[in-house]
Amino acid sequence: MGRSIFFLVSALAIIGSVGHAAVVEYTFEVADLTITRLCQSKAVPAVNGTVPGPTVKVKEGDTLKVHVINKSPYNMTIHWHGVFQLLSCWADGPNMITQCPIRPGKTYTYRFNITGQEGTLWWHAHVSVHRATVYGALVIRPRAGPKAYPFPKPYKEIPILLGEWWTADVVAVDNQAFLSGNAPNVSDAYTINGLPGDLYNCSHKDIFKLEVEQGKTYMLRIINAALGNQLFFKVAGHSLTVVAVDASYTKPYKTDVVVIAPGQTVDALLVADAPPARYYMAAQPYISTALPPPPFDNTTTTGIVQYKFTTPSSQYVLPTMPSFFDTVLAENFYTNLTSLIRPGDPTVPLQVDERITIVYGFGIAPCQPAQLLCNQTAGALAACMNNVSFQSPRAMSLLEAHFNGVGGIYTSDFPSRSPVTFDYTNATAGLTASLMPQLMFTAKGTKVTKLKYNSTVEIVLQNTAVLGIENHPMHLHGFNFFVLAQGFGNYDATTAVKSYNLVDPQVRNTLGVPTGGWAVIRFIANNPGVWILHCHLDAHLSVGLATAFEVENGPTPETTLPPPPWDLPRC
Ligand SMILES: *[C@@H]1O[C@H](CO)[C@@H](O)[C@H](O)[C@H]1NC(C)=O
Ligand SMILES: *[C@@H]1O[C@H](CO)[C@@H](O)[C@H](O)[C@H]1NC(C)=O
Ligand SMILES: *[C@@H]1O[C@H](CO)[C@@H](O)[C@H](O)[C@H]1NC(C)=O
Ligand SMILES: *[C@@H]1O[C@H](CO)[C@@H](O)[C@H](O)[C@H]1NC(C)=O
Ligand SMILES: *[C@@H]1O[C@H](CO)[C@@H](O)[C@H](O)[C@H]1NC(C)=O
Ligand SMILES: *[C@@H]1O[C@H](CO)[C@@H](O)[C@H](O)[C@H]1NC(C)=O
Ligand SMILES: *[C@@H]1O[C@H](CO)[C@@H](O)[C@H](O)[C@H]1NC(C)=O
Ligand SMILES: *[C@@H]1O[C@H](CO)[C@@H](O)[C@H](O)[C@H]1NC(C)=O
Ligand SMILES: *[C@@H]1O[C@H](CO)[C@@H](O)[C@H](O)[C@H]1NC(C)=O
Ligand SMILES: *[C@@H]1O[C@H](CO)[C@@H](O)[C@H](O)[C@H]1NC(C)=O
Ligand SMILES: *[C@@H]1O[C@H](CO)[C@@H](O)[C@H](O)[C@H]1NC(C)=O
Ligand SMILES: [Cu+2]
Repeated sequence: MGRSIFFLVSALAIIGSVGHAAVVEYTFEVADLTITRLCQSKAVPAVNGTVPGPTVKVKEGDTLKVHVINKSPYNMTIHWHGVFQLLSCWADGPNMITQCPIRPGKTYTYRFNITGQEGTLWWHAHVSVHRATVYGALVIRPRAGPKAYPFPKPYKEIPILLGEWWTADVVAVDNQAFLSGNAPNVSDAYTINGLPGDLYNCSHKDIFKLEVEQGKTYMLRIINAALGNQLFFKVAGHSLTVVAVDASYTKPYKTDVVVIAPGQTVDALLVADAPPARYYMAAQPYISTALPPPPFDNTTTTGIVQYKFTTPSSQYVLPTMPSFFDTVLAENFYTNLTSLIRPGDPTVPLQVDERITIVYGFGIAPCQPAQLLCNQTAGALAACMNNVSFQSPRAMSLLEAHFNGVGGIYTSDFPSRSPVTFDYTNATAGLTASLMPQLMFTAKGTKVTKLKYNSTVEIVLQNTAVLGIENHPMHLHGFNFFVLAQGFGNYDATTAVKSYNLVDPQVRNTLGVPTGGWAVIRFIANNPGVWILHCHLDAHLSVGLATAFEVENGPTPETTLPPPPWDLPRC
């Protein structure tokens, strides 16, 4: 009943493609669910009584309507991670950026078209840390069906949602981190499709099982929904062929390990060509901080790949997992992928209109007047971009302020470069005693960058070593971007420009910028609205590792953001 489809004759139908654009409707009821993992029960917000929630299935060109009924005790919003939201910024979902939250007892219908993208995306809560349990897969198939895949049609397609589980209440964990100024307590388990797997205590039955038939090909739609960790994913006895990342096709890339940062997706083909037996799939963290690392959850989640007709007595085979710290392996995977460009696919724009360098990392910010969870003497840990630590507006969303021209909510003066140049990534030389006080303190602000419609934007993302080197998966809403280059240390234009891939770079919506390093991305601002760029580690977003782009309307009605839907939640 959740999925009803009405067929429309679509004016957008791509010539030569088969199939009609449909209106696909889902109802999401968010409510507290008592759930037991690792032998301990707790109440968590969940969609329709499951973690992960329902998989949303559409075809490219469809219109999606998701009715969200908030029966939970929390403010709620849902973000459609990676969906372009062309002319539908009102449905993007980040709390106080494009909407006020759906308050307990209220509803909101997210209405948007899926245009020009195919593959695996996902949805998750975009308020507080509720995405720990409010998340699910969003699968976009080609309009003409699976025969239009640029690879042999898989026998079955299996979502593999990698999650992270805390036995304690996640909001309490987050609040305690704010108060103490320390990193939040690490998780107790990772999960595959909500289940920790039998390497954990008390989880013998809580394990995901995939039954395969000899000789058949399965497409694993892998999603990293973890809150704070990049992950290695392997299947014992099998190699994988990556065919897409972040709902963009890649040239087939054969590997025995997938590396995936929070927010990213990887579509990988698994051919069941091993001797019929029972195999584990497994995921565990890739830690790319400076060593020794801060505390991290070093456990392993498992699932089972079971060949049909195998004798139940045969033993499971565990994959040999890489070291948690195998940067060479991880960076090879991250940097070797290239995009598959089909006729009509976007190519790298060669002329750049706006150049922005974002130098980002941690700092300390004084307590805000209304900030309860803050040490009045020492201030609070803050993360900043070009010395601005993003402060969410409280009175109205950025998008409403932008649309209605309301002043006093934000300013359009986000700096296009760091206020000071220093040796960003050398903790010894860069952070000299004289510079340190200046670099350490930051201020809260709600500053955005105004972009002309259709302008080409290039961003250099540069990590710093201020208060520690960390990895930061950067996620841009509303657009895919081309990843032109990435590397360790400080960005140096003269050498970096020569290494830009302007031919077939990866196309992504989330990028694991190398720890203590940099990356260069390019995108075309062809979608009016207000779009957040942020770190996809929850603990970093909540201390301000974000900024937003305010993209102006174009010259025609077809390039102008329509007014908000009638049911947009009010603050
Ligand atoms: C979710 O639950 C609601 C309320 O029971 C129901 O109407 C809807 O069909 C369910 N949706 C899905 C996707 O299962
Ligand atoms: C979404 O698609 C429908 C049906 O094709 C169309 O009428 C509508 O204008 C589209 N909406 C936007 C915002 O493009
Ligand atoms: C965090 O971990 C510490 C040490 O184990 C524990 O005392 C504390 O209760 C935990 N905090 C939460 C919110 O669970
Ligand atoms: C698992 O259970 C054993 C035996 O009860 C106990 O010693 C161990 O600490 C537990 N491990 C975890 C991670 O809880
Ligand atoms: C995980 O960390 C614990 C505590 O630091 C340690 O005792 C254990 O050996 C580690 N396990 C692995 C697999 O590294
Ligand atoms: C991946 O990149 C590394 C380093 O550039 C290279 O040595 C390796 O051969 C590449 N692997 C593949 C499969 O392209
Ligand atoms: C607040 O910071 C001060 C100075 O660093 C420290 O002495 C104090 O213990 C902190 N208070 C709390 C509650 O953590
Ligand atoms: C960092 O700076 C120090 C002091 O100038 C220098 O000795 C060291 O080699 C530098 N490290 C790197 C990785 O460049
Ligand atoms: C960043 O802003 C803070 C607060 O305004 C200031 O104290 C500090 O000097 C600034 N840092 C830099 C690098 O400009
Ligand atoms: C946007 O730019 C593209 C190429 O740069 C151009 O073809 C298109 O006409 C532009 N659209 C508008 C509305 O300016
Ligand atoms: C829920 O949202 C309302 C409206 O924006 C806000 O006033 C309230 O503080 C929020 N509640 C929580 C617990 O964040
Ligand atoms: Cu981060």
